[in-house]
Amino acid sequence: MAFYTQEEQTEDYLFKIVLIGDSAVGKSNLLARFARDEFYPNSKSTIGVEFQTQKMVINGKEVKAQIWDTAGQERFRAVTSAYYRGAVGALVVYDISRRQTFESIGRWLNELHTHSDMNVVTILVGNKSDLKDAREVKTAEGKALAETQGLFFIETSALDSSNVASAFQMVVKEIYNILSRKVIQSQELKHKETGRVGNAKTVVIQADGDRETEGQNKNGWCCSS
Ligand SMILES: Nc1nc2c(ncn2[C@@H]2O[C@H](COP(=O)(O)OP(=O)(O)OP(=O)(O)O)[C@@H](O)[C@H]2O)c(=O)[nH]1
Ligand SMILES: [Mg+2]
Repeated sequence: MAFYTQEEQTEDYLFKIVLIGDSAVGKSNLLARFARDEFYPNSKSTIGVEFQTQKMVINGKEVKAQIWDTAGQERFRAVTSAYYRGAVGALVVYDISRRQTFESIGRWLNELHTHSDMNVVTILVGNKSDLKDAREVKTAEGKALAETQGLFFIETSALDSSNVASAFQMVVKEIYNILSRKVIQSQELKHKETGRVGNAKTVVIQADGDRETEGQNKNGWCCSS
């Protein structure tokens, strides 16, 4: 997917974001709540891969988040490398009422970093914050883990909607900020190389891992002109 500077007037920002975490932590319901404002009290395990594209406005610009969802359980999962390819953001989800799902986070981060770049914008999400009486993981524990791993952190409830939009927005906003800095840096570099100021050539940034694109790096972040 291509990203253009103002000269093109056809900005088209599309970010691939993956949802990961143990089975039944609420990944599919977080996506259903965010994309369609729906909640399924008795949802079944996801089989294979699903994705939804959601338009969002960041710094006054329209961007699209393509959010991918798969099963937490190995036997229902699609080919792992294809799932992660080209991802620039990740929500790593656990269930605050099941400590086991929190203890799996290290494994999910390992998998994420094996199949994508270390620079993927990642947020640790403690879901089901509505289950106050059943809480097994304290907010402070989630925060501490996020800090040591260099992740954003938020607690959400797909059931009562709290913080669901914020979780996705935090990731998309950070990706957008990184991308904006890269575009500016590329323009500055071009100006230096050509000695031109103003009337810059279009800068295109690729962030689509689903197509092999010339000049694309492992993470799908790439610049060309
Ligand atoms: N109380 C509460 N229940 C939730 C919440 N989010 C999801 N659930 C319930 O938790 C169960 C599992 O939710 P899913 O969204 O299917 O979980 P998943 O992570 O997609 O599971 P897999 O597809 O198997 O990996 C369902 O019964 C949901 O209704 C939440 O925020 N609060
Ligand atoms: Mg699911």
